Amino acid sequence: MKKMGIALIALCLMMTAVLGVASVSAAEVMYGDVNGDGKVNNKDLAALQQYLADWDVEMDMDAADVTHDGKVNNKDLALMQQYLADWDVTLEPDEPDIPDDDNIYNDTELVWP
Ligand SMILES: [Ca+2]
Repeated sequence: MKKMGIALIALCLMMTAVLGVASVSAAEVMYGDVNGDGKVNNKDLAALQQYLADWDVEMDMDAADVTHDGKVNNKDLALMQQYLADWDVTLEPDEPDIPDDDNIYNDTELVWP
């Protein structure tokens, strides 16, 4: 009986650890909000332009990488300009590929070779 109790406690601790890890999500990044004021506008564009011109500007590098390629460069600037000019572009990354309950990724069944 004592062993059963210990096993139950161990199981509870394991579940807590698993659920705890699962509930930790990535910090929310507002893509395009380069200066971190909660808005995406020409001030962010200006900050990005200054950064690319080697000015000493403080900016959120994660938010500035709107092309999500791990670099902050003229491609991000171009996308920001298009976004602010109301082109049909998005600054957010594509939806992550999360399987549903049946292990279906974006309506494509996962098939192991
Ligand atoms: Ca901003």
